[in-house]
Amino acid sequence: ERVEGWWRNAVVYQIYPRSFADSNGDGTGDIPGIIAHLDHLAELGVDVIWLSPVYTSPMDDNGYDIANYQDIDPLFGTLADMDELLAQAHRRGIKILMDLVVNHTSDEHPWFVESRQPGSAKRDWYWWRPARDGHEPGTPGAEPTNWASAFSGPAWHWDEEAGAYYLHLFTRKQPDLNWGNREVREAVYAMMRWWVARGVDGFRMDVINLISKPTELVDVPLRAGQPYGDGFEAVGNGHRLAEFLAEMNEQVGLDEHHLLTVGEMPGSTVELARTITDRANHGLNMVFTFEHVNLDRDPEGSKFSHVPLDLVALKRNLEAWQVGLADVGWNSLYWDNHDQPRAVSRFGDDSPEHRVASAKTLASVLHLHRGTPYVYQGEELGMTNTRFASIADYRDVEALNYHAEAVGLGQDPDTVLAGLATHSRDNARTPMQWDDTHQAGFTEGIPWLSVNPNYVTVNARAERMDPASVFHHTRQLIALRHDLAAVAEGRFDLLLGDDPQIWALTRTLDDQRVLLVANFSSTPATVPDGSLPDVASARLLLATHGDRRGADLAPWESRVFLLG
Ligand code: TEU
Repeated sequence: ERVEGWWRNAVVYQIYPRSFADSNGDGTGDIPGIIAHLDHLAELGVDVIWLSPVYTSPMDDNGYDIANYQDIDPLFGTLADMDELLAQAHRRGIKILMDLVVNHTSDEHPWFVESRQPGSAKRDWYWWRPARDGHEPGTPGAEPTNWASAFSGPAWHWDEEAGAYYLHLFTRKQPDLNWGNREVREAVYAMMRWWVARGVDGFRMDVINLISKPTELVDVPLRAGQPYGDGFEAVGNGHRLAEFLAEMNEQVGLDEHHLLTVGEMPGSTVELARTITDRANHGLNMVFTFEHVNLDRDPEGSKFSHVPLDLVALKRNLEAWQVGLADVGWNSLYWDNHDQPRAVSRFGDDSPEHRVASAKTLASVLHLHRGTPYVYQGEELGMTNTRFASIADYRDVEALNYHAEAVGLGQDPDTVLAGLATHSRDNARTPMQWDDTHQAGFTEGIPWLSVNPNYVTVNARAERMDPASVFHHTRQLIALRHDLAAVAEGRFDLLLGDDPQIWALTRTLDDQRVLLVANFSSTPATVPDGSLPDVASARLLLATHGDRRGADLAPWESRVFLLG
């Protein structure tokens, strides 16, 4: 059933369960809610669902803090619901990936509870360290290293009961596991085998490039005025990463069972991605790069400091990954996920005038690259960033911690809120907009995070009925990947690479050649004379503005041709 490399022409749809569909009126999405909406995904034509975490969790980071890997949180349902979801998805020919969060556990996981006891047999399962020499434990500066947590403050927490500091690269409730310990690795592999036996089709691996940490933990350089520095830099992409992944592959049978594996790898270079995704190394099928989603952030500032996007840099970055993984390895392709603002608001134009065309053109550009595309829930509708009036509307621990820290340091609260408005993760987490009824059809109750008021016009029911919608455009792109080998496998060539408005490319396989030309801007553009292949006798496959073949492109107009 699962054949070698089956994911090479597949499209993955990410579900963030808490925000997808609520079946019981408690305001939080759940597994029965997903089952009730599987036909939406079947109509869209996706091959795979990536399910963000549904395991037992105190929900400090919305389930990315796991207290039991082998059960479902009651908020989302039961193991029986999960089995039903697997069965119902499989019946529709849709596979399911679990989110594997094993760089860290919850501090409420029994492993950590046990590890915390001085003298425990599991002491070495986490990163326990004494205070810095000559410092009083628990005071600022006494941390074993000067690393920051990704969610503000230091990456170390003094634990009275344990009489030591523990490492947490994310929140205090997400202690990092010690992958250098063989028992840790074996416990993780056993858990993965249990899910494979239950019928899952693969894993999306959370921050998997952080698992190989150096044994010698050393300080990182600090930016002026900052007490803590980048911990990812100190521990990311460590020297045993490929070894651990090959061991996991072998012990779980990842390749053997033809499972889809995708590693989230912040800070990964294309060279590292090539090593990890080279089939000969038995690592992962593909990784998520962060390079393209960092281009509109100030590298010297916080992740909430916005800089205007340089389109040429974006095109060239994707090109570098296309070229770098052309012969060895494989790409994943994404604009959106639960950690990123909405792409149509960020890279497109979410004004009423341009929202639909820009969402379609963003989709066309992404889906015409080579690799496995990931569609994040609501992206197929052109869902936009939301607008919150105050910090009280936010729910994400990252946003709340950042706001408290920045305002505490005396930054202007309006500037802090403006940063959250463009880059907060809650933008992606507002409830899925199913229809124009109460709470967008997401819940009968009060949603855990407010519905975006534009649900009245932007919703799944309206778009399924409208052949000119973003939904049907995305559906056609997915079908193109299934039907045209050149779209799945063809060689990638960027055209007009330095043009600041036009995104053009070809995909070539034997005599099949596909051309995409897109105006990636809100102003008209003109294709320079003779710069693109002639389309007079080409077949138009998909377009935002009908069958137009001249040099003039309307704002956000895009055209996909099969060249004659
Ligand atoms: O994200 C890891 C990660 O490095 C970023 O996406 C991070 O969330 C963001 O840049 C913070 O600014 C993964 C998950 O996708 C995320 O939801 C979790 O919060 C995080 O790991 C911890 O498990």
